[in-house]
Order: sequence, then structure tokens, then C-alpha cells
Amino acid sequence: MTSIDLDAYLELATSIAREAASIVADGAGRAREHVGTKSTLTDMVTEVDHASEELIVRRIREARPEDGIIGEEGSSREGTSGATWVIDPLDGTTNFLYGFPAFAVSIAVEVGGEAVVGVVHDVSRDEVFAAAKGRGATLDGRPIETSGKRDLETALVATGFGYAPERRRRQAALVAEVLPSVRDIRRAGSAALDLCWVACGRLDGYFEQGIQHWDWGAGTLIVAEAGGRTGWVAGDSELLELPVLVAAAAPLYEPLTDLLSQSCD
Ligand code: LIP
Repeated sequence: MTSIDLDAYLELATSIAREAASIVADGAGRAREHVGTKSTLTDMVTEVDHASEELIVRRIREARPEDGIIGEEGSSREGTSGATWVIDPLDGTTNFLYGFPAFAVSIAVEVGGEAVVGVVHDVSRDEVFAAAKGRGATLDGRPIETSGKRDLETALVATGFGYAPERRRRQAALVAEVLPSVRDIRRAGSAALDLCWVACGRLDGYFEQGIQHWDWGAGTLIVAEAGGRTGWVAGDSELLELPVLVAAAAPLYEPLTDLLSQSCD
């Protein structure tokens, strides 16, 4: 496997995410201009999504022209270096449009399909979550760790929903199965931030089915480097048409995945 300079890539990803976050913050005032839709009428994309992705891609190509890119808004390209950037230029687009303070820039670097660097910049709070493989996770440079929660009954668990009505019906049914067994459910609208909030203990767990690689690319590494566990529950039943990403404090991971699996039998 290609080995890369983790320090250099972490510094570059952090710098690019910060610059993209400033573009998103500056665009907040014109969020509702030039809005388009993607998979459904509620799956939005704004000119700020595109401007952020264009900046991120430009900076990557300036610094690492041989690297590959996987981008939410269509900038994907093959690379030759063995390193691939996975970018969500604005995760939580609906929140951004409404001014609901939960949207972020998410940037991961993968080698051999495994994330080795991850950065999530929370635009509203100007908080920077970061991790490099084997080196722990940080929030604004300070080490973070998951809550260590062990029991589901007092666990605060986040989830999210897709856009298609039939998928939302299944996702709602799954939440209805989970809700009685946990402390409470939160639905903030940004997978990248949900994952970072598990990593720093603001949440004990998170699950969502049908999210995209760029939504979870950085956040799953940040959870793992904060001592948490991440993985997938197979999507092979009426309620689980798609694999479910699960992230949690390590002691909670098995109880949460068992609950999800049992909810769909
Ligand atoms: C969002 C995800 C979130 C999901 C939302 C939406 P987007 O990404 O981060 O977890 O529940 O429906 O898909 O589309 O705002 O970049």
C-alpha cells in the first residue's frame, strides 16, 4: 500500500477545509439563490456547494496533482498516486439553506480504500474535528474521545433520513423500533457532524442507512481514532433495504447493532 506523509496531508486537508468553510460562511447570506435539486424536490444543491467543491478541488490539484478525487458535486477523477480525496463540500445543505446551525465541510484522504486522514470543519461553530490514522482525534487541536457509554437505555443516539418518500417510510419505521430502547434520538441533518459528535461524546451513537461515501469518509476515521467503533449492519430486510452505518462508543457498538438487526427481523 502506498504510504503517505500523514502530517503533510493532515495539514493540507485542514487548511483546505478551513478555506472552504469560509466560502460556505460567506455564502450564508445568499443561500437561497441559485438553488437546484438532485434526487428529489427536497434534495437541494446550491451555488455554495459548487463553489466550495471547486475551491477544494483546485487546492488539491495545486498541491497533489496525482491524487484521485471523489466529490459529491461531480468532481471525481482517477489518480495515480494511490491517495484519494473524498470530499463533501457542504454536508447539511438543507440546514445551510434554512440557517439551521448544523452544516460542515468534510474532507478525507484514503489509501487503498482506507481513510488515513479526516477533517470536518463545522461552519456554524467554527470547530475543526481532525484525525490521522493511529494518531488519535482532535477538536480544535485538543484530544477527544467517545463517551464510553455502555447501556442503550441511557444512550443518546442520532440518525438521519434520505429524501425519497418510500425510503423515509422505512427509516421512520426503524426509528420507531429503536426509540423505546434508548434515552432519546437526535436528527441534526449532517452525517459528518453526527459522527464527530459521537467522537467527542456529545452523542453516544449514530446510525443511518443510505448515506454517501463523502458523508461518512472523514467522520468514521475521527470516531475510530477517538476510541469508538464504526461498521455496517447489512441491508437485507423490509426495513433495511440498504446497509446501515453504525458509529458508537466502543462498549455501545454491539448493543446498538444488535438492536438494529433485531428491529428488522
Ligand atoms: C445530509 C446527510 C445527513 C442526511 C441528510 C443529508 P447533504 O447530506 O449528511 O446525514 O440525513 O438527509 O443527506 O445532502 O445535506 O449533503
